[in-house]
Amino acid sequence: MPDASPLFQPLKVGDFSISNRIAMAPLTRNRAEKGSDAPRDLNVEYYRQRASAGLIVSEGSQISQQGQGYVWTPGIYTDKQVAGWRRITDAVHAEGGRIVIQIWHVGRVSHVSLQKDGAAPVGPSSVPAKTRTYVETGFVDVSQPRALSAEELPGIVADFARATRLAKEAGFDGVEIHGANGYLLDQFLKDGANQRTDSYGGSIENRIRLPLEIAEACAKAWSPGRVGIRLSPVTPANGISESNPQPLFESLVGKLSDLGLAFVHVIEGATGGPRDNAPFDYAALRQAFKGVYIANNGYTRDLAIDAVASGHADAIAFGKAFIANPDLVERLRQGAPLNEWDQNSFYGGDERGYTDYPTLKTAKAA
Ligand code: 8OZ
Repeated sequence: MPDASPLFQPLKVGDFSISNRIAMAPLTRNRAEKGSDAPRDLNVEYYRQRASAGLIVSEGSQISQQGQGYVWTPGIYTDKQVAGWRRITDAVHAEGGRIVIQIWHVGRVSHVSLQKDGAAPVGPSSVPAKTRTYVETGFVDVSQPRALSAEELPGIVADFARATRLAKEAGFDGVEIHGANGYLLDQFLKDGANQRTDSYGGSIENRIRLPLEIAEACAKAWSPGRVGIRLSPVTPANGISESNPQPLFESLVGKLSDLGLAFVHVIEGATGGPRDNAPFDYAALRQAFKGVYIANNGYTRDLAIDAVASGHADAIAFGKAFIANPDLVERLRQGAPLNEWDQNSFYGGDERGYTDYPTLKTAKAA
C-alpha cells in the first residue's frame, strides 16, 4: 500500500513545487571531468537515476577556483561547466524531478595545489582548520589560510551571484547556498574560525553579515523564491566550533526569512554523526523562518514520517541512503528494504558505487 503520510505529499518551495517531501542531500562524489571540473555523462546518469526525489540538492559546486577544496568536484563558473549541468537538469526534468545546485566556497578548507598559481586558501582569519582534504595524490592536511581583506569580500559575494545566474542559465530550479560544515560561510559565522576585528567579526550582527550579503545577492540575481541555504549550527565538521550557536543561528535565520528565501536546510547535530552531539533548539529556527524548513541527518523512515507529520519539518533530506538507493522514495513509500552503501566508493572513481546500485525494479528483474 502506498503510504499516505504527508512525507509523500507535494510541497510548494518558494517559486516552484516538489512532488514529495523527500530531498536528496548534497553529496560530494568527486567524479567531475578531470581538468575542466565539468559534469560529464556519468554524472548525468547518476542524477537521472535519482530524479524521483522530491528535490535533488546537487553536490557542492565551487563558485570559483578559489572556492574549491577537493579534487574533481564540479564547478559552476565556466561555460563548459554550465553546459554539463544543463544536461543534468534536462535529464532530471525529463523524469519529472526538481533540482537545485549547491553553490560552494570552501574558504580555508583547501590546499595550495587546488588554488590558482599555488596561492594560499582564504578565510575570515589566518586560523588553519584542523582537518584534511584530498587532492590528486591522496589525503593531505589543509594549507595555512590567508585572511580575506574587507575589500575582497564584494568579489566573493559577486561570485555567488554569478553562480546563481549561471544556475538559472543551466536550467536549475534554484540554488542552495552552502552555509554549513565548516566552509567559508560557516567560518565567518562561528567564533572558532572568525577572529576579525572589522565589521565582519565579533558581534553576532557582524558575523552574520557576509552570509546575509551573499543570500541577498543571490536572491537579487534570480528571485528569493529560488534561493535556499544549508546550515549546521552545532556540527564540528572540518574543525569548526562556536561558543554560543543558539542566538547566532536564530538571528541569522530570522534575517534570511525577512529576505524571503525559499528554504533553510538544517543539519541537526554532527554532520554524518550523532544527531544530539550538542543541545540545540531546532524548533526555534523553524519558528524564525517563514519559508520551507528541510531537516537532515540520520533520519530513518519512521523519524522522517513523524517529523513531517508533527510539523517539526516540511521536508526531510537523506544523504547516504540516496547514494545506495536511487529509488529511495519508492522504497520508503513501500517500507521496502534499503541497499547498504559502500563507503569506499563515495569519493572519486568510476561507475562502481555510483550508478550501479539496483532499484527494486532492476533487482527483481535480475
Ligand atoms: C565530504 C567530503 C567532501 C566534502 C560537506 C561538501 O561536508 C562536503 C563534503 C563532504 O558539506
